Amino acid sequence: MKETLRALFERQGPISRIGVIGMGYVGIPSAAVFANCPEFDFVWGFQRDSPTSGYKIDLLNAGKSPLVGKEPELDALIRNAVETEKFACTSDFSTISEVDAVTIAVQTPFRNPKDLLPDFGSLEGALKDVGANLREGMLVVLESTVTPGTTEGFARDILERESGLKAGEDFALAHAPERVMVGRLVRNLREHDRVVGGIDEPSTKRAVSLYAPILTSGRVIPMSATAAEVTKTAENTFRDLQIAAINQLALYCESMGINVYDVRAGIDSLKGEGVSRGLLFPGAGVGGHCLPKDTYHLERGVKVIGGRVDYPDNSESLFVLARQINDFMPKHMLSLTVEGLKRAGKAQKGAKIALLGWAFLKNTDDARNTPSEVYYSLCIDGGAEVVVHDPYVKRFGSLHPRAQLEDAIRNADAIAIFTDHDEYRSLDPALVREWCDTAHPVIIDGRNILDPEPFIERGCIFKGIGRGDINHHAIRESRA
Ligand code: SAJ
Repeated sequence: MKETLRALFERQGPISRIGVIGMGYVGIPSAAVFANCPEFDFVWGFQRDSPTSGYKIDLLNAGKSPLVGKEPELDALIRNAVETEKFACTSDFSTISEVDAVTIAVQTPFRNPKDLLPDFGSLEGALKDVGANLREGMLVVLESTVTPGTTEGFARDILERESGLKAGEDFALAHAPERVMVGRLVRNLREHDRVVGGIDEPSTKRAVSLYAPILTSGRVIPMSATAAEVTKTAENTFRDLQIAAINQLALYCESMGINVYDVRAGIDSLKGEGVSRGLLFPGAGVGGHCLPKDTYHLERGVKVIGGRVDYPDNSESLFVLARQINDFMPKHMLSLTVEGLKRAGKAQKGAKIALLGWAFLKNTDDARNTPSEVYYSLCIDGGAEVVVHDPYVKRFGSLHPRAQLEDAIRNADAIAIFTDHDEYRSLDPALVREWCDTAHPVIIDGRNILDPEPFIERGCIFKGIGRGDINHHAIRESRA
């Protein structure tokens, strides 16, 4: 009789060699954390030697992190892993056959949200690479966020087809969604509870044994693979929904002439009870690899594996509506810009706009799906000239953000703040007024990081998302 998967694992012993596919924001810290864990002997990082990402291989093998921006602990963990010969990076995917467990952390974007069409190209490539090198007794874990149903369906099919083996009989398969945020990758990996869902009980157990050793304060939460997929997509959908709620409130406050932050503080005074647990911040938009698309994975999951949904007739999904509100925010930033320019006697056409912040998250270089890009295009389409500044993002396609604030702000008619990078909090009103060299520079604070008064005092026209209290302030005499 064929040996069961459970018996196979018992004979094989604990997981000692791990492979991590995809050397990005999730794969790099995961590999570093696994490699620094005494329970594991060796970690391979797998990275294609492509023109855009191939450089990461040599960097990692030299003990250096290819990620820019503040990422506490990561550099030291990578250096130590390489020095102790517990980690190496390779483009030779056949090495996958040497490991006991392989995790996949690649991008899973959406090609077309309207038709709920995901782009699983990278995921498919990674699954094929794993499938072609799969051995009996191996554990495969999807860490990328996926449409519910993907682990049991799409992923299982590819792995079985490529390997000729059977999931649940010859190898274990699970979903353990990453829940990290750029800027605190290592801490999140160790401290966040880890949802781990196998396609069956032995798969869940084996996957739990992979993640339990790296958790310091976090604990493992076992469930089914599909439940894990729904958990991850739902948690990001809810976050998006909460941001949309406060964004809508901000738009209402602007129209009613009040300050959304006063209202927010009022609601928040419930101190963690009731509604204030879900109180987030309004802003210039929602970017990143996750929030802009995870709602669509959830919506698609219901279509792919769900039955009839009992829902009000002819009503749009609350979650999709939330996405639309958040997608609207960079457009609202443009409306505020145009109104401000008008007050200064200027038009969008021919105006010079300094766009501060290209990264979607503060103090990082992560610019995936950045709302700044939407605003940038809208400004250009309307005939404005835009100069972008970001202290961390050096290049984005053909765009090269300036590293010096003065280079972006000099002679600007308007300054739009999109990212709450620390550097922008100390923006000096006198310097801004001097650099702009115009009587009434327009400032649009998309992240509520500036105190408007010192700017207004110097003649600036100040606008902020949700700042109904100041958006129509009287314009003061210009004072340099
Ligand atoms: N944002 C707001 N207001 C807020 C919070 C965020 O406008 O109150 C905007 C940010 O400016 C940014 C976007 O939303 O443009 C996303 O920010 P984020 O703080 O959610 O950062 P992400 O996308 O890197 O992280 C999310 C996280 N999800 C949750 O906190 C529930 C993280 O835990 C996930 O691991 C991550 O998505 C992911 O990889 O899925």
